[in-house]
Amino acid sequence: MPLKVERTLVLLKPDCVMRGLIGKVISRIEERGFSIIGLKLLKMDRSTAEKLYEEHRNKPFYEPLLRFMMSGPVVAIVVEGPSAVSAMRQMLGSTNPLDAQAGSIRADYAISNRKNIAHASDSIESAEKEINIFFKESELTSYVRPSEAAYLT
Ligand code: 3AN
Repeated sequence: MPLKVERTLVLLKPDCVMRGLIGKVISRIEERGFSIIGLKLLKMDRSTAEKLYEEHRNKPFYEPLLRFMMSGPVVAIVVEGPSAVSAMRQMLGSTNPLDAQAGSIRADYAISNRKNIAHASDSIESAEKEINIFFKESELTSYVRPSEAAYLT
């Protein structure tokens, strides 16, 4: 059965940007065959961070998480392609890099469960909500890469 084209939000966190790993993570997204259809570098303000992590507001790690996410630049990326939501979660690996599968981005580049390189939306619904936090529809484009087209027929 052909796979469904989905969009997801990937956010490269301040540790990724400040350690000079933007290119490595973006390369892995491209090499897997996905299209990057929106991209921007920004510093998050508190209200943006609160919107992104709304579901965690009562967790003990919420305030330190918000402080970390506001501590430096982030790169917001909209990734499009077949099964993009689950594929990007798989590529990142578990929240705690020490539990993440060998070869995943977090296992390869991180140790800390807060400073864990990147965020990726956990469902199609969260992806649409999170994309809207960072992008206007007019800032996104769409294209099919030849590597992706093979999965769609
Ligand atoms: P994921 O990003 O793997 O979906 P979530 O949604 O459970 O993980 O957590 C959101 C973010 O909160 C994580 N990416 C991580 O930065 C931070 N976080 C999660 N659990 C902890 C924890 N136990 N201690 C510190 N930070 C955490």
